[in-house]
Amino acid sequence: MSKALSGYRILDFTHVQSGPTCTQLLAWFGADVIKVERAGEGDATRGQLRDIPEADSLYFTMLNHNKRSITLDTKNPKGKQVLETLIKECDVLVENFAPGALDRMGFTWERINELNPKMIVASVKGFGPGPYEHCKVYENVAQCAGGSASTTGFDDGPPMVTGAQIGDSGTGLHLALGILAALLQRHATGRGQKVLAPMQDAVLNLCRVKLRDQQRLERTGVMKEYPQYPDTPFGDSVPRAGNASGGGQPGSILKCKGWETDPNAYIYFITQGAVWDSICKVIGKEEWLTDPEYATPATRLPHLKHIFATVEEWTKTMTKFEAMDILNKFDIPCGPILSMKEIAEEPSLRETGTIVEVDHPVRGKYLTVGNPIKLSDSPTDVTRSPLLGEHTEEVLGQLGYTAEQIAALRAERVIS
Ligand code: CAO
Repeated sequence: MSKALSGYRILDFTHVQSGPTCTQLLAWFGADVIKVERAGEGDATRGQLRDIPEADSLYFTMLNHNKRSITLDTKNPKGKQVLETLIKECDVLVENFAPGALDRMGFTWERINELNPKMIVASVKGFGPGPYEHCKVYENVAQCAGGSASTTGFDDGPPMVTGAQIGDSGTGLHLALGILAALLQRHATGRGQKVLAPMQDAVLNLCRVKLRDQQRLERTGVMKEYPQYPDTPFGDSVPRAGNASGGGQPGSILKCKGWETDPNAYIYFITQGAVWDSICKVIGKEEWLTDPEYATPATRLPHLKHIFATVEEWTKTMTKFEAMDILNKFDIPCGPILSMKEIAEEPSLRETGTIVEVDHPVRGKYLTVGNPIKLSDSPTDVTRSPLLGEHTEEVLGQLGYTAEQIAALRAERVIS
C-alpha cells in the first residue's frame, strides 16, 4: 500500500531530539528520510544515556525509526559535493543545528535555493529573531523561555519544568506541520521556501491558555478557578496553579486507595457543571443539590477546596481504576494517573500501534512509542533505527557514485 508521503525524499540533517522527532514523523508517513551524520561519530545521542554498552541508546533509537543513515563529513570539499547532489535530489532539508552552523558550512538559503529552487529548508532554532537568536537551546531552556516553567508547579514552590518534552518534541511537531504546508504550497507555486519553528514560540503556542489568563488577570485582578482564590491575593502575573484545570471546568488530582505507598494512586477529577447532580449523588452529598452555595458553577468557585477535599474522602476508599469504573457510568470526566510501567503494559496501546515492540540487531527487543497520528489509508509500520552509516553505500549508489568513488571517499574519511 502506498503511504501519504511516498515519493518524497527528506535530507535529514537533524540531531538530538527536536529535529529527529519531525523527520521520524515524515518517515512514518512514508517519506524516504536520509539521515546525514558526522563521519565516525554520528548523532551525539547514539552514545548518550546508554543502557547497553556499544548499542545505540534508546534515546537515539526511539527518535530515528524508519530512516536511512549515511555518514558524511560535510566540511570536507568532497563531502560538500555529495551534499550538493543530495540537495538536488531531495524535496526537503530539515536541520536543527546551532544558529549559523549551516551557513558556516557553506549552505546558506541562497546557495541551497540556487542548487534546487524547489527545496524546502526547514529549521528548528531555540529562538526566533530577537535578543537570543544566536543562542544554543535545549529542552528546558525552551520550557523556561516559552512560559511553561513560570506557570507550572505549586504557588509556594519554584518554577517547574514538565517531563513532557514540549520544547523538543513539541517543536518537532510544529515543524512537521510547517513542512507539509510548504509542500502543499509548492504544488501551486513550484517554489521551495524556508520553514522556521523556534522552540520558544512552539512552547508559547502550547501555553496559550496562560497568556489568556494573563490578560484576564490584568482586566479583573482575580481568577476564581485558580487555587489561590479566595485566600491568597494575586500578583501581576499568572501564578502557578498546581493541578488545577487550565479550562472552564474545575479539576484536581485526588488521592485514591494506596496513595500512602503508591506514588501514582491518584485520579484526576473534574467537577463538570453538566454532571454536578451525578457527582453529588455518587459521593453521597445530596444536600449540596439544594444548597444555594453549591447550586451553580459560579457559586461553587469559592468552595472548590472543600469540594475536592470531600470528593477525595470518597476516592480514597477505592483504587483509581475502581473510581474510574464508577465515575464513567455517570459520564463524570476523570482520568487515572498512569505510571510509565502501567502505560508500557497497557494492551490497548499495543493494539493501536502507539506502543510498539521493535527488534534491533545490537540491542535486541525494546519498546517505543509508535506513530500517534493514525491515517486510515497510510498505516505506519515502525522499523528499527539505522546503524551509523548503514545506508551510506546504498544511498551514494543511488546518487550515481561508483564503487571505486565510494571507496575513495572512505579512504579519505569523507564517509566512514
Ligand atoms: N560533518 C561535519 N560537521 C558537521 C556535521 C557533519 N556531518 N554535522 C554537524 N557538523 C558540525 C556543524 O557544522 C557545527 O560546526 P560549527 O560549530 O563549526 O559551525 C558542529 O558540528 C556542531 O553543531 P551544533 O553547534 O549544532 O552542535 P552542538 O552539539 O554544539 O549543539 C544544540 C547542540 C542542540 C545545542 C544546537 O544544535 C542547537 O542549539 N540547535 C538548535 C536548537 C535545537 O534544536 N535544540 C534542541 C536540541 S534537542 O534537546
